Amino acid sequence: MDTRTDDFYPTRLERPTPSFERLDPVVHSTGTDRTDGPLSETELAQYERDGFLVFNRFLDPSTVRRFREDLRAYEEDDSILRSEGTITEPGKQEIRSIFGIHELSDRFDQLTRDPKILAMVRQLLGSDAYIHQSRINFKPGFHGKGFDWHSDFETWHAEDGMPRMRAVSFSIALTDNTPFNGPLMLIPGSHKTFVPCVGRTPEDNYQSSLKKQELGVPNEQDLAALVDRNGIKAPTGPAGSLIIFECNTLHASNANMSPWPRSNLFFVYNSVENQLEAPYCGNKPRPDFLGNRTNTRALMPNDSRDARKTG
Ligand code: 6CS
Ligand code: FE
Repeated sequence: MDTRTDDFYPTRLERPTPSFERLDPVVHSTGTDRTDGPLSETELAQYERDGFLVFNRFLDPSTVRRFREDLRAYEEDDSILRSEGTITEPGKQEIRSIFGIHELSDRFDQLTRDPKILAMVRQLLGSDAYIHQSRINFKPGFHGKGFDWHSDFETWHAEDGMPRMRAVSFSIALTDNTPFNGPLMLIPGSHKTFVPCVGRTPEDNYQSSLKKQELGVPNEQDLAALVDRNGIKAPTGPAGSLIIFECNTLHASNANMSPWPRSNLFFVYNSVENQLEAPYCGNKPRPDFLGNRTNTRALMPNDSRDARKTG
């Protein structure tokens, strides 16, 4: 398959291809878009260097408790359990992920437009933004399987047609993230390198990849080289903690061998100037709950009521 002229990040190729330096800035904002926001210049520089930031007390415990009550309700709700956006653990009944969570729940929808979150998004993306994808990864105790090493951007470029690296994930811990229940692992600095992956993408790949990802996993040599250079970080923290990570930062997580669930909420913000094209792998677009193409208007901050204190 010939590479498209607008494909700056060819991947899912027939043979191993060398990694190369990303072509996009990490922090896209300049001027007052960069300086007038909650992230300090030190934090912006750290995000530029590492590809992620960690804040341990972003949501207050009472707010997190309300979100967690919603999760319990979803686990009992047959219509949600049957929906296409709900993924169960391989060979199990336990929920692995629920996609499109901000369209299921007003509480989650409100949080996507929290003024502080949107102000940080503007500093990082340098523009207005919309939700490309939202999900909760439940990672239940004992049965929550891991997620193999990958760059989200590599998948969103190949399978959703995301043209450039101008998207960011906000991951909020809804349960404590400990060293024992499969916390998110990230390779600092890996966001600066694009690692093309081998393998043609089958149609409807998402129907298996969301349970266990086979394609878009960098080879061990490339992974080892990046880890040798920068190590691995596994931020832990109480429920309510926030990890902001750049769309191309390599991340993974281990299976949960503890009794304690590791349930994290993910909001993915994409710049309104980076709207999805046709998927670069050549397949038909994935469903909207994975790569949103229909509701791409710029998100406006909530009114003065602070979404993080939703009643
Ligand atoms: O395919 C996707 O969009 C999903 N897959 C992974 C492993 N991370 C990003 C996203 O949730
Ligand atoms: Fe991911």
